[in-house]
Amino acid sequence: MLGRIDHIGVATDDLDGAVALYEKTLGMPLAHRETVESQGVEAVLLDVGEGHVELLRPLGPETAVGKFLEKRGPGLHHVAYAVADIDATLEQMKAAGIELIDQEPRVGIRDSRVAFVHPKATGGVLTEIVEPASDH
Ligand code: CMX
Repeated sequence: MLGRIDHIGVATDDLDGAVALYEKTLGMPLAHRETVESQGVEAVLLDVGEGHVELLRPLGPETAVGKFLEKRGPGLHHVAYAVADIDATLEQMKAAGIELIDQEPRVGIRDSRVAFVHPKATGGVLTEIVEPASDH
């Protein structure tokens, strides 16, 4: 049902400090930076192996990531798996009775199509499926 791990999402309230750690200290090339208004985040993608680390700074305390930071503090926010056909994977998940947050895909970073699975269905881990844009 799922392909490789596309990225892990890491929530932070200090995006520049996190970029310094992952890019300068850990040596991951910075690939992309984008504000995804619809999801309330500024996000930075860094390359590692075949996947990415996605650093997430909330655009405000009332956003989902803002509330996550207040409740749990900085750290691992979600794991995202690449899929070739997100519509087909969502149908497979529905048929398997997996509880979804998103019944339909929405636009993610770099024009990807993404959907979130309810963490209750995946052992408390917020799980995203992502169909990357054809040029990524
Ligand atoms: N880890 C574990 N549990 C989490 C969680 C996390 N990171 N985020 C939310 N939850 C839990 C909530 O506590 C809640 O639990 P209960 O139902 O038991 O109360 C449940 O999941 C639903 O969360 P919610 O915030 O109430 O539900 P919403 O439908 O409003 O939003 C979600 C869900 C996942 C979309 C939102 O919380 C979120 O994280 N949005 C940001 C998404 C993001 O990271 N986007 C980055 C760009 C996308 C890309 O990668 O391209």
